[in-house]
Amino acid sequence: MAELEGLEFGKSDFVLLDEVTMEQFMENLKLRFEKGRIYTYIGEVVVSVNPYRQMDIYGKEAIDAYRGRELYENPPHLYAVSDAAYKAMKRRAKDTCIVISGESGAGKTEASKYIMQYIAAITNPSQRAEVESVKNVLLKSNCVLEAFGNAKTNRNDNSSRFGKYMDINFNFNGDPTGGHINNYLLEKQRLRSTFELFSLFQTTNNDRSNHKAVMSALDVIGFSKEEINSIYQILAAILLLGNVEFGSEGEIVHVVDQDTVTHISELTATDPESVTKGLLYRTVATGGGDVIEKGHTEKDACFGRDAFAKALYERLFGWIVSRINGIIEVKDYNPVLHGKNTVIGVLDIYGFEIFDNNSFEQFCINYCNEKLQQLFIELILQQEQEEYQREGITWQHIDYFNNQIIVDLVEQQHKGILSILDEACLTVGKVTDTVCLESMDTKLAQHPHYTSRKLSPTDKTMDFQKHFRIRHYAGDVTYSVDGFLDKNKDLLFQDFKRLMYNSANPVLKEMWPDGQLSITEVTKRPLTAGTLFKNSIVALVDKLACKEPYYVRCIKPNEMKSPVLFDDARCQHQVAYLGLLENVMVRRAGFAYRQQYPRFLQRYKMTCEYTWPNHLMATDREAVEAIITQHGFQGDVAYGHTKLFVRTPRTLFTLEQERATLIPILVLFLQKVSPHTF
Ligand code: AD9
Ligand code: MG
Repeated sequence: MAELEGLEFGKSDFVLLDEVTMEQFMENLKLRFEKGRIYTYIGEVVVSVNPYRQMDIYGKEAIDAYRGRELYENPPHLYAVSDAAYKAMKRRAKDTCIVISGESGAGKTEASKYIMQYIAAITNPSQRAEVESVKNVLLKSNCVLEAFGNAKTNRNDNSSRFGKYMDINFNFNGDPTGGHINNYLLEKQRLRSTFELFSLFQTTNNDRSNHKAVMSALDVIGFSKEEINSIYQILAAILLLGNVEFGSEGEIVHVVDQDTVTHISELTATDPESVTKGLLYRTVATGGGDVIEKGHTEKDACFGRDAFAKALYERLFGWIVSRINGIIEVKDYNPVLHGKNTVIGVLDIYGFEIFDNNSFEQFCINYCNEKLQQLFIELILQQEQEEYQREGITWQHIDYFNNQIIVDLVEQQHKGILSILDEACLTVGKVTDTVCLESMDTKLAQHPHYTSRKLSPTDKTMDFQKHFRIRHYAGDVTYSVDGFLDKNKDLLFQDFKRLMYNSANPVLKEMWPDGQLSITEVTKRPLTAGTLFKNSIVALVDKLACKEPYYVRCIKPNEMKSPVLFDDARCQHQVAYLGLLENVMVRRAGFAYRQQYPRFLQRYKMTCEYTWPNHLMATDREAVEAIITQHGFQGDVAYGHTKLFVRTPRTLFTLEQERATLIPILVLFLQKVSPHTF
């Protein structure tokens, strides 16, 4: 058995704290971080603190140590939960998922990669070629998605600007047979201000080797030469769109540099006149069924150009994801022949965000976190409840903050913020962000989690025209309503869609199927960005809810990317909003610890004369009873059908200490009686 950590590293599970207080929690977290112990459990939940340095705890040797083991047999690790999720999937044919959460830069994406690597390493021992190829594509897809969907932000040099949920399918052997990736709300907004996305085009050595890696990954995944070429042409076109400038004489708007437009048309396999026209005019259907061309104002032209660049980027990203899915999806699956197809899902999604200026993107991201938090509470409590029932143990109800009220504030039909936004977007005429804010103020005045300057006039931190505030489960966030309507409408002039659909490049054409509709056919308004996002998150939650969940909660120790700095205030804030203390309480409220009889016996049999080295009782359960009775812990435990439940962590702690004291003595003894085994 692998060596467990000594007490000088703090408690490896927060349920073992003497008291569940913020002080004790933080003390333990800090101690462990300083001692290089970045992972700590809360039951089966892994709390991870970003070490900001390469740790010597990954790789083949470590993987072997965790493979097939139980959680408590080794120091806490991502590998251990990955193994738990894998075992549940393989042995009990359960679909499982690993949900990774935490704020930007907390280490979610790195964690997801370690999890994937672990799963890849422990599967397909017979090295079957088709399984190896699936694993390869799954692993390589990370590299490609990061290249196109990540960017350097001031919080993280490699920040994922999209949410990712990846299902890995397994056959009855427990080997991966395929997968599916869902991406969520790619942040395309930053495209205009910075172009660091395109490290693919940059020229430092680092970027060049990244570029090579991406090219090779695209190739391994199965993108054709033509496809890769098209991807680069589209990227170049997006970059060039950033250079297009407009001038005007009177009402007439023109493009300043026609060569840039010509270049864009070459890259997108369209003709230059159509591109110019798309940039300067829009086609509108009149009431009488006629079609007229309406010239843009300079402002509209800039808006159209930006929306076009963003849409090109978004569609390219979406297309890459769907292309990867086409390659890795499980084909020809026959449940009768192949047995149950099981799934492990890995969710790496943006954490709760509070910036100095919070806009529509933060609003969506924070709403998503409310939904996931709800699921977390529900599932954790539900799981506890079910386990107690299964084991025949009485369940005591636990009070917790149910954030459904905040979820409703955002998503409720008619009354929620998303509905109010949609209504404003549908209203013809000049509805501004400020008008929309007024409408929210009127409709949500009574809501305990909503406020604005109008509703709290004394609060000088908010602006009358701009701000509203939501009391999220994770803290208060003040949003600026500036740009909300435009971002929600996510308007792209139809002309661009038709332009792209008519491209001679089949890859580009494939990305714009909606461009085939003629102007008179386009009657229905497309769904707003907010509603589309809501629908995708609801679908995600449904997907997660039917799986057995495992959680990784990531914490960012400081804002300086420093491996030695533990910023107490920042960490405490994260612990608070991730609800970790509540999590410990829930876990301890009933029984802090539970263990299957044989496992418990194996671990503690040395502490009791009736069980060491072997017991003579009829069942393991009776042997466990003997251990408990000898220590006088009868009042602190309950006997389930298959597991022992321990109420207070101290009991387990005492047993652990006794064991730790006994091990060296036993080792000495064994060395004496059988020296050759050592
Ligand atoms: V964001 O919401 O996508 O902006 P993440 O995904 O939570 O964020 P990420 O995994 O990208 O953060 O981690 C940020 C950086 O921290 C990485 O680029 C590494 O430099 C560093 N990091 C994170 N986890 C580890 C680790 N386990 N070991 C070493 C790490 N370094
Ligand atoms: Mg990330």
